[in-house]
Amino acid sequence: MDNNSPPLKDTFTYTITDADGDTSTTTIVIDIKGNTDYPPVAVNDSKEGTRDANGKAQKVTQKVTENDSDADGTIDKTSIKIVGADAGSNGKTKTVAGEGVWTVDDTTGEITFTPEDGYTGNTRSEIDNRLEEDRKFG
Ligand SMILES: [Ca+2]
Ligand SMILES: [Ca+2]
Repeated sequence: MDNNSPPLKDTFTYTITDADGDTSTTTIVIDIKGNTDYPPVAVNDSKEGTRDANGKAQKVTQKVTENDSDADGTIDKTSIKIVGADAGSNGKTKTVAGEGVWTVDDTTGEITFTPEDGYTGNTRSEIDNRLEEDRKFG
């Protein structure tokens, strides 16, 4: 959604005249500020996981919006969606065969990788996520 509009500035001159014909002229400047809405900026994240004593990879959670920003607003953490997510998950779950499942917390926006049982490797999945700003007007 694009909500940009440039600033407007206009100048009017008007004249007043009294009952006996004397006049005075002055100027009005109308200055309307522009409404610039910059999109949020998502920055890549990475995090190392751990293994238990049996070598099983443990669940890893990352606060993916901590290094993201929006120059003129705040990030709507509920808007985070995984690109290429499982059908029907509304962008909140992605299953990687042989590795595990990525999920988005709908409130905090954190993304968690849960290794499947028996998975002991490192995930090499690159999860692209999409986010939006929390729009506040007025
Ligand atoms: Ca913005
Ligand atoms: Ca990030």
